[in-house]
This record gives sequence, structure tokens and C-alpha cells, in this order.
Amino acid sequence: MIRFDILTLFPEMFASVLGESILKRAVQAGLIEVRLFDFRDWAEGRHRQVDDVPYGGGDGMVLKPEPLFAAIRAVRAEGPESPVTLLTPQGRRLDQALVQELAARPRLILVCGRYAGVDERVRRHLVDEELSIGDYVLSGGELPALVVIEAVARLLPGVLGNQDSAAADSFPRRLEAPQYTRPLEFEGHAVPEVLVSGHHEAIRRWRKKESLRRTLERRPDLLEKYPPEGEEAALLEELAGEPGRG
Ligand code: 4FV
Repeated sequence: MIRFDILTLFPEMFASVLGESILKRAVQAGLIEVRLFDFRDWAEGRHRQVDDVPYGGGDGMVLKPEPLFAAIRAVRAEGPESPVTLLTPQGRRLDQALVQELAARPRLILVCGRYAGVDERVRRHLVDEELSIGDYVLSGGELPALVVIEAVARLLPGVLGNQDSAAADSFPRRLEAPQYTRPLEFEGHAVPEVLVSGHHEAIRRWRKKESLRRTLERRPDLLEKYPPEGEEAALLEELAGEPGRG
């Protein structure tokens, strides 16, 4: 079981995603627990202010240190020991290898930024690691936190039914081979014959070759990172020998 403690100004954003499909079942089965903390609850004063103008001028607002320090300390103190993770474009890029690392922990504490980000003293004195889901700027860390919850939960035993298995995820080494389902012909487009041949070895080989073809076309960096060995090398030779693939 993994417990996700989420610090956010918009806890209601999580309800719909956690209330459907795989994550809903994972919560009901007690395989994951998600606790939502609105860190405005730790803000002082009548207006419970959580953001303020940036020193040195500039546009946008910055999340104040006081509410976040108080909230993070309170949540962190409730055990078990866990790093504090800030979702930010400046963070370590999330990939499947990092997801596997996170899935080995008993607890994740995810801090969702808003506005132009958090006061640097939060990052320097309370945050242990920073994660980014990609090189683009969102309005908040809530969607990145949901991406982390979904990607991690899928790796937990019992979360995925037999209809889809994380083990089948060939990523990150290779891109998936093309998939087909009924009807056999759609708008004149037929399913590759090998897939309805019943010839399992031929099907396995076709899928491996098409996965390599797609990886070669779209993510050649993956072939650098995970060099082809054994049968893959032979299949790549075949691909190279195909007409139009000089
Ligand atoms: C983000 C990302 C992201 C930046 C300012 C929230 C926003 C605001 N987080 N991966 N990309 N965060 O854009 O993780 O605080």
C-alpha cells in the first residue's frame, strides 16, 4: 500500500479522477490511500493569504513560505518518514524508471505549486526533491500530481486487472507495436493477416519487428539508450533491407 499525501490549494480537483476506473478500485481495495491537504488551512490572518507579490518586482504572484512551512511540517510529522516532493518544471523529468523508483516507497508527499511558484526558502529548506512531468508550464501542480499517482498506482500488484498489465508496458525500452481489434476490415482497411493467422510465433515476431520499426522511426534515442541485442538486431537488418528504407 502506498499513501499519497497531497498539499494543494484545490483538493476538489482530485475527486473526479480518483473517483473513476483503476484509481477508484485501487482506493477501494486499500492498495493506495490519497490524503488531500489544503495548505490554505495553515494560512494566518482573516484573509488566510497564501500568495504575495514577488520581491524585486515582476508579474505573477509567489506562494508565501509561512503556510507551506506549517503545512508541510504538520503533514510530514504524521509518519512514515518520506521525502517532500515539489512538482515543478525545474524538477527531474518523470519517466518510467523514476516511476518504478517512486512505486517502491511506502509514502509520497506531493506539493502542488500555483501562481509563479513557491518562495525559494520552501524549496531550499523543506523540499527534498523536485519532479517535472514535462517541459511546459501548467497553472498548477495538481495535474502533475495526478500523473504521478496514476503512473505509480499502475505498478502496484493488484491494481491492474488482467485486461491490462503494467508488465505489458514495453516502454521505456521500445514503443508499442500497432494494435488491432474487430472488425477485420474497416472502411476498406484490413487487419494484418499474420494477426489472424493463429500462428503465435509469427505474431510474436511481427509485433517485435513493428515495435522496432516504430521505435526506429519515432524514438531512435531509445535504440541508443537500450541497444538492440539478439533477435532485435536481425529484425533491424530486415527493416534496413526493406524497400524505401535506404
Ligand atoms: C509543472 C510541470 C508545472 C509551474 C508554476 C505550477 C506549474 C505553477 N509541474 N511539471 N510541467 N507547474 O508546470 O510539474 O506553480
